[in-house]
Amino acid sequence: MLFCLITSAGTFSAQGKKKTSKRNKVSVEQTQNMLTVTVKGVKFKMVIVDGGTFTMGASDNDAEATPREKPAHQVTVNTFAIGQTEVTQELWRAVMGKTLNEGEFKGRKRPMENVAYYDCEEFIAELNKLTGKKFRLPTEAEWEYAARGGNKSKGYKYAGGDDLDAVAWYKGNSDEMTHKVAQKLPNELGLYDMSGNVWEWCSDWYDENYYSASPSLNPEGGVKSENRVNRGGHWGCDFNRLRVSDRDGDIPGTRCPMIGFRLAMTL
Ligand SMILES: [Ca+2]
Repeated sequence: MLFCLITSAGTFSAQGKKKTSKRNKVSVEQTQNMLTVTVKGVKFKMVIVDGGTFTMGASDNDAEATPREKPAHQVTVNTFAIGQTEVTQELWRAVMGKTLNEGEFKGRKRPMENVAYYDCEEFIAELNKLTGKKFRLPTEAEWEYAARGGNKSKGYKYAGGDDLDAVAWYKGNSDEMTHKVAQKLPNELGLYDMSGNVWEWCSDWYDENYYSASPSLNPEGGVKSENRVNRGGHWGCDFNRLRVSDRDGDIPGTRCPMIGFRLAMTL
């Protein structure tokens, strides 16, 4: 049976992975709507999300919503970039090396999981060294805005549509495992697996009462607490956890095969 491990900060290092050569060339190319990043032969894309104002959280009419998703409130986020997919195992290995933690469910194109929040911080620090850029985790507000389709939102219940099987891996169709990223339909912004596959760490400290007092412009989470936010539900979740407003938190040292992450960047 799969279970989660709780770890301390800073248990991983990236020894011997700091040097680059021509063969290990790194590039970042930007077009109007996309960043294309190549790291040691592994290419990934970041979608540029135009900022805007949206209704974050769940309304009182949503019978599946929990109190932590309320009240629904207006939030404005600035333009940012977010990963088209969850961070894959091949990207993790390109950045951090083969000797480090690998996912429970092995596969180059599968999402990286079994990564604590602290592991993600180390990965991002190493990626930033390699690229000279400032990748980071998304805030919870950015995550939800992007999951809802940003300013192209059609108001779907799940990221990408109301037909959950068409857009997400979850308890009802996953066969109790992760799947290669980008196999289901994308959402309005071209983002894959925002609902399902793996839960995604966000940068915020988790506060179940945060919405009643959060700022309206670029909220960054509650005060320091026990947990960091994760969003989107995962391969083992029931349907109601895949909704775009669903939210939860875990101890940042948690490593388990249900939790991975997605990159973001301020533009
Ligand atoms: Ca996901």
